[in-house]
Amino acid sequence: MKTDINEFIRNLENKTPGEQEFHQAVEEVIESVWEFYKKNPKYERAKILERMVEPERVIMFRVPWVDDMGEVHINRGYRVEFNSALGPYKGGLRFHRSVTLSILKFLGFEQTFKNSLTTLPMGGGKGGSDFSPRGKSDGEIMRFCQSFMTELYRHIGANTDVPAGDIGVGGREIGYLFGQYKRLKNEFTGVLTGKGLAWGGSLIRPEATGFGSVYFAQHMLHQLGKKIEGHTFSVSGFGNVAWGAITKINELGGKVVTISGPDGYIFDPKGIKDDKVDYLLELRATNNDIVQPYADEFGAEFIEGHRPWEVKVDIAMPCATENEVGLDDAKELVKNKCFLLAEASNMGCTADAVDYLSKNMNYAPGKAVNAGGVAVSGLEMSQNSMRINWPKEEVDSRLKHIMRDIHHTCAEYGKHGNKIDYVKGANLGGFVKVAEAMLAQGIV
Ligand code: 2IT
Repeated sequence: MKTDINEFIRNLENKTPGEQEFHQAVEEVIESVWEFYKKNPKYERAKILERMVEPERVIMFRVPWVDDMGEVHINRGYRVEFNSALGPYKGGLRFHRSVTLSILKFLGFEQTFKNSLTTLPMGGGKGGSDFSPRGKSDGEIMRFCQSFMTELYRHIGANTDVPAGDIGVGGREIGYLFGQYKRLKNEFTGVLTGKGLAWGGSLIRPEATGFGSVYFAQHMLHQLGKKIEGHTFSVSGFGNVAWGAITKINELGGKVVTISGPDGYIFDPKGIKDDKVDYLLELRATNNDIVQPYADEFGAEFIEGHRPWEVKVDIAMPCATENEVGLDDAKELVKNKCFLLAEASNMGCTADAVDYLSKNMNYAPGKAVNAGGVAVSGLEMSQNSMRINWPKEEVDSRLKHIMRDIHHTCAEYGKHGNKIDYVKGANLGGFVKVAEAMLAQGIV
């Protein structure tokens, strides 16, 4: 089996040289589904896996814009339309200096399985730019967004491809992108999600990724006869996902003692709660991408240049970016008796860390844990189609049900004795639905 998998990955590497993150994401899925794939020759005959790793379409374009001093800048824009077997392409836009085609391909590939797990009719896609909003003025961000959409608008649509936010793309950016789309198309449609409440957005969308991740962790804990209450958490990042997760953990009686940024991490043993949680939004709004000011504001400890995984906690929730937990971090967590890691970021752990964590604690991958974000995007699409707005309770209740269903799917496909292999469960559970739809739709 390993030789076959290796050959598949070698072929992929030859075809897509240098796309390391993409290869990492594919390898994890292939390992989970290979046995099932081989047992069902109908998939192999239709070359389902070979088709799944080839995006249906990749759009790359020049994004020129002018800064406040009159200087011209050129960034690169992307949209990877990965798989539309289950619905319109759906997935976020990431604006960050680290964005490459490989990163967006890994995210678009993962998104396909994540969206399948949500039970909603959404295909997978991802896009973005190597533009970083960090340190830019509002006017610069608006001009960049307008230039980006001036090319992207011809490739997307409410029934074709529906982008949303991701790192570096929040309510402000979605607003500028939506305004330019509407102006170019002369059409007010649900072409983006994460919109403002007054113009088609959904309640709970900003909170959804974080809330959903904690609901998923609740189900994992339930399996172990435990609760959120009374447990100590480490969280990384200090953006939208971290904020939502921390809010919900506090509400359920847990205590969060860390957040982090590119500059280091904060250790606050008294707990990040009350006005400290609101402060996260202020910190984010400064656009500086550093977490250190929290330490000055609240007298907590700032550990420069380190990650929060060295702190002794019961539960870890990475909420920042890919590969933010390496093998050494994983070993440190296990050594410190951390017993559960729920990945709220996308591919938050390196492959060797996933391997180690799966064997030594309860680990669940991002595509299951963080699917609540895109799920509420799907609910935003439904509300836009019906031209209605659901109350908060309705959206939250649907989100809870979806997270319960995703956990159920993981348990069904990842059953391993009396334990759950969440990696296999999420990958295989997500795969089967996409594969069946692809089979039904012929060789396209
Ligand atoms: O990674 C993700 O699932 C997102 N950034 C959200 C995508 C969406 O379409 O809401």
